[in-house]
Amino acid sequence: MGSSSSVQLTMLGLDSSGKTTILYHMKFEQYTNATPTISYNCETIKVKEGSAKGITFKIWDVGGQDNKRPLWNQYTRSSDGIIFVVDSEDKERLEEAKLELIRLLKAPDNQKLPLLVIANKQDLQHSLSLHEIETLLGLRDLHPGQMWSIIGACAITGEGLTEAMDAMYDLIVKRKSHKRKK
Ligand code: G3D
Ligand code: MG
Repeated sequence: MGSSSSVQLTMLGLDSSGKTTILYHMKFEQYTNATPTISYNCETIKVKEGSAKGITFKIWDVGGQDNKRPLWNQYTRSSDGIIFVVDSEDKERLEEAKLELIRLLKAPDNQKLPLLVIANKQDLQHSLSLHEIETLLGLRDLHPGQMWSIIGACAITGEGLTEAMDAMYDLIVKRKSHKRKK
């Protein structure tokens, strides 16, 4: 962490999982219709509530189309944490999401970063539960040193996004105190 009151995050995930909608809901506290992201969006967000209150998050939202995925590591390199967004209703593409997540976490530098999975689109009727998503993504089989957490959300209403910021911040603080003990 550069300064203790500011953290840099990279938000990744397949295209159409809702990353840009999440980013703009966090920024403007309302639903904004996002157009597909060509390269990236970046916003600085000062958290107003929860355990991360007063902390500034600089969030990079990186395009998730398959030709953009090789670029993901360029963004994570200077990050304090990774947010990985999945569409909770798109069971078919969860397998693809899992493969991308595994590929991402193959890089030893990324294994050191706390990972927050946002199970987005929990408002949809056939959305999978957090437990099912945890299983389908293989989160319990990740590298033992990998710190992770999963939070359900709906980027349209903003439900779950404060909890998501809290969970991400808690992981970052925890990791920092682990490092200090070494
Ligand atoms: P991306 O940035 O990950 O590619 P976007 O995804 O933010 O562009 O969102 C893709 C589509 O999913 C958008 O719909 C957006 O409105 C919708 N979406 C995002 N979050 C949610 C959610 O929580 N619930 C529901 N029901 N839809 C969501 P369009 O129609 O513009 O493609
Ligand atoms: Mg986008």
